Amino acid sequence: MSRARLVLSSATVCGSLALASGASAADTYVNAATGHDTATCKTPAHACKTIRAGVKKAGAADTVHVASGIYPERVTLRARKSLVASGKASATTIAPGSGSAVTVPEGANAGAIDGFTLRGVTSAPAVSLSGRATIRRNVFDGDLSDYVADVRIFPGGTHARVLRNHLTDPDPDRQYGIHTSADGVTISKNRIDGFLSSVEVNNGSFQTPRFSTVISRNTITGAHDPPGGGSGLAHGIFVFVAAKVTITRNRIVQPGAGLPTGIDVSGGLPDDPRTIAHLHANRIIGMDHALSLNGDITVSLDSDLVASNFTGIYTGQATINATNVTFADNSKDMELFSDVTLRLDSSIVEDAIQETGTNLTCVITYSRGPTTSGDPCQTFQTSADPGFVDAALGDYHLASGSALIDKGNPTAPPSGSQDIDGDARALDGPDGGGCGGAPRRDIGADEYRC
Ligand SMILES: [Ca+2]
Ligand SMILES: [Ca+2]
Ligand SMILES: [Ca+2]
Repeated sequence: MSRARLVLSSATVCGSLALASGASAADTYVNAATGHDTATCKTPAHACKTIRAGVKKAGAADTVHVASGIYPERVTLRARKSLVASGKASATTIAPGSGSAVTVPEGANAGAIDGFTLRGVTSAPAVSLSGRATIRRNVFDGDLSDYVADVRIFPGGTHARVLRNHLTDPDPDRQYGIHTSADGVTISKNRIDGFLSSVEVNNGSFQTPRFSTVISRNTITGAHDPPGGGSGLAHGIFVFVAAKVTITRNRIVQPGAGLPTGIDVSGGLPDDPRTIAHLHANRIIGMDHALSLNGDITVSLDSDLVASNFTGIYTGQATINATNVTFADNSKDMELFSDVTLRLDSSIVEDAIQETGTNLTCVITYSRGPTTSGDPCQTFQTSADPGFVDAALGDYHLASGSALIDKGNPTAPPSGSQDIDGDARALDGPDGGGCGGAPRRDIGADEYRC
């Protein structure tokens, strides 16, 4: 306790001295090659040797600048302090002999952790958040134990942000990429390659009724089943229980071995808060199940592309509201088990919908499918060829002569709506009168832009 007071009072003195000379920050500098922990650490020429010393001497909300080098230590970050690598991530490594590279403890609020290579050891994540932090532009390339994630966000890590990182697993076993159990987390623009579960959102402890997560603009590749047994365990994105999740503009492509699912949304028991997922403009290509949606959940899809998977949507006990979705070149587009309500609007479906279970409700409007009569799950409004630009090359945009342009739901979409490319929804297409007339929604993920 007295030691804590001493640190606090010396920080206050440094702060007022710095303020008197016109600088507001009490940033510190760390250099493994040239530094000494007895130095002031307030300039690059008087750097600390260890990050821990640099963190200790930094003021609240200040930045610890870390020079290139290897730092075999465990760092604990709080008080809005940030860690920033001065050089390249590949040349600035925090790799302890045991435990996590960076930990933000329960109740703490850290700043950014920016630009490092970060490694955990065995069952310790590389970054362990029980408090808030922004994890930005780091490389995660360590090998961890089964079901351990490089970035683990525990329930206390509310509003953590994981942005623009690159995660890989050097030994493709059962390791996870990012695993979050906190409310208000954003996971965006990361590249995640080679995991059992690339991103897992798991509120299995049911600790908050409104548990929201945003997963956007990530590229997820190499999702794979474990070697030597267990198929269908792998996921690009796995959402489990009582979560409200927004999943936007991710690319889940080029899977690894086995039968990985693109996005799995699973609910809990009927009495638990309902799991809700909003999907928009994702590209899910080449997976086993592109979307596995099961168990007391509500899922909306808007302008997503689901192509070249074994199954597009594999679902039971779910309400699915899909608008402007393109299903193409899947072995089967949809398989409905029991208790499914499917509302499909302005969407492209290639294959007959498989009705495997009972208590199925389909409402299909302004959509393209293989048949225009039959039961409600088989009655589409047109069976015209979609007229893709080049399906064989994976280009599922509508070509200029497509019969699906301006044939979607004529009701004006909500203001600001966008297609899979970011084009406005809706636009007027090239009909007899040319472009520039009253805009109307197309069918499928793409809105044709003249
Ligand atoms: Ca591994
Ligand atoms: Ca249009
Ligand atoms: Ca478009």
